[in-house]
Amino acid sequence: MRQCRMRWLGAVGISVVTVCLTLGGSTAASGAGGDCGQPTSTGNLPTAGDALLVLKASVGQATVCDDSPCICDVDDNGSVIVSDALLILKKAVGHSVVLACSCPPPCDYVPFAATADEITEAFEQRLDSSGNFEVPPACDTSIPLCCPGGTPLSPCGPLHFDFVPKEGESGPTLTQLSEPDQFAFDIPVRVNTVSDLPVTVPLVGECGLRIDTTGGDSPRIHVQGTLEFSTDRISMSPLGGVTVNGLTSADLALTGSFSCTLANSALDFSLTTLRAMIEEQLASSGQLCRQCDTLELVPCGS
Ligand SMILES: [Ca+2]
Repeated sequence: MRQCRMRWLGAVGISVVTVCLTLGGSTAASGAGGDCGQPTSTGNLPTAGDALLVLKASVGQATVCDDSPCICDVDDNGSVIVSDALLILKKAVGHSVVLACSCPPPCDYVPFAATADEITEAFEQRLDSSGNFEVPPACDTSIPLCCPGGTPLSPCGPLHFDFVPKEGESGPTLTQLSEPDQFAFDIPVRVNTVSDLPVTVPLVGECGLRIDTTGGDSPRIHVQGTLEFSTDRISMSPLGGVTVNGLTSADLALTGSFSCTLANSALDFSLTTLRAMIEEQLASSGQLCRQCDTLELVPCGS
């Protein structure tokens, strides 16, 4: 290596660099690097292997510099040329040179476009991959739900949500409010029980509760509320103030014995319970951001 350094210091030119690199051997790590002047290595300093790679890039060979030219352009003059390789080699052998890449900061999050579909996406994230959520047992209420015989039932249901409009139906809407970053959303959704929810009706006994929003006047209920995007659109505020509108007793049915089908008072109670449950399930508490690499919605800062 000493011989290499002496020869390199004594001359400038691609042939000398090549000789040095050959003598010094490549110490490039197999994995991708990423720091300035380190397209292949990951240590504190560039290696001769980094210089060799940049040299190859400078003469037109395909290298990782094609994907990340900024880490190979170590004098920030806009092109990857032989002098970049020389600078990297100089740094690699211990000379006091400054490598000055001008790489954009790593991307953490992609801005939102502020569309209604993004709100729908946030709601879908509150459900499982099939668009369902298990109904939590409520045993301590006057009409217990998912608690047959006093025993909590889990899983229960589930409730299925279908956000996709059918032909001729309106889609979700997002309307800008008086403040430029504030919006009101209206997300129509079909909801149904995949299997009946056990409901314990006083004086009647164990019944089933079936939900199908296509049964009422309107086939869909509306999930509504307001939200705010950050001015740079990087974060979406928590979907906290969610209200469910349009869920009526016509969307519910009690199943089981003949007595069950007559227990209308239980329907009204269930309606209130279900509305609150859906609102709670769809609401989110933290700010949401969209990850650069996966494009998924995640809590900001994660
Ligand atoms: Ca350069």
